[in-house]
Amino acid sequence: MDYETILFEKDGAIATVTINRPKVLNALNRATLEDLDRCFQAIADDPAIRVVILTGAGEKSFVAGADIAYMQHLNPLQAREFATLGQKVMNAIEQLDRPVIAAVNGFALGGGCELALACDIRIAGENARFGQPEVGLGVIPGFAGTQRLPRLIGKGYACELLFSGDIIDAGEAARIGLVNRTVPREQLMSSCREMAGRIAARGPIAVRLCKDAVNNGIEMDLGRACRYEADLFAMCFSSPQQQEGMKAFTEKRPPLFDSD
Ligand code: CO8
Repeated sequence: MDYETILFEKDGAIATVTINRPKVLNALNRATLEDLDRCFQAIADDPAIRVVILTGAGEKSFVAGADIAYMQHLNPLQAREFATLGQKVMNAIEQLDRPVIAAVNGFALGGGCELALACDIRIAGENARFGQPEVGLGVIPGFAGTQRLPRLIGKGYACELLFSGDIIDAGEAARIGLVNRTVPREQLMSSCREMAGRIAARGPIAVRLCKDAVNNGIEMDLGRACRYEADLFAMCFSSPQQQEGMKAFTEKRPPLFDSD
């Protein structure tokens, strides 16, 4: 499938999506959000893909935010529609039934930080910078940053970042749990591919159900969430992958998991 503003590559079970507007530090305009929407729909329809890596083109930026030049002249109705489109994309990433790893290769600001937040795992190059600078532009985050940021790092740090618009470095982002870890910039993609490979080698149905249990369970009270987990656990036992995983263990060999 052809895209105007993103690149899509598939290497075995691992897909890499690269936002490709380096001249504007990969800022998200309408075309980029529409491309991402179509791309994640295509990924959802391709069961051979087990893990997705999302990154930005160039040396400097993951995504430096929503496109300010595009947003500058929006009226309130258009602004709402743009926010809704962005949220649709973030939700599609979060709800994709396969893990998505953000390889944060530079600025992840505003909508870029929100995009990283929608991913399941964030790995940052040491040059990465994070922030929600919207208040400095006279607006608030519109792609669910006010919601996902406190859920991930807690209300105190989230309020500090949201109210101050401060930009923090990769080390501070790791310290407050905004990213899983930082790695030298030149090792970013290889580290993400290596992690993606390890995930892709696990039981694909089990990995999907883990993501389902985490994302849906986190919105429930603990009792309901535990019952939900038990239901998904039981579901694993209707899959040949459970048989293969446990048989391989008893036969002291690595498991061989088919796609579905
Ligand atoms: N939008 C559009 N263009 C951008 C953006 C952006 N977010 N960020 C950078 N660019 C462009 C610059 O205008 C510049 O273009 P040109 O060469 O034509 O002048 C080019 O990218 C390179 O940028 P700089 O020269 O500024 O590079 P620096 O290294 O000096 O600075 C920074 C890098 C610090 C990242 C700086 O570019 C910057 O501050 N960018 C804006 C960051 C920002 O405020 N992001 C948040 C945007 S608001 C947002 O994301 C809201 C999301 C919710 C929307 C809800 C819908 C209504």
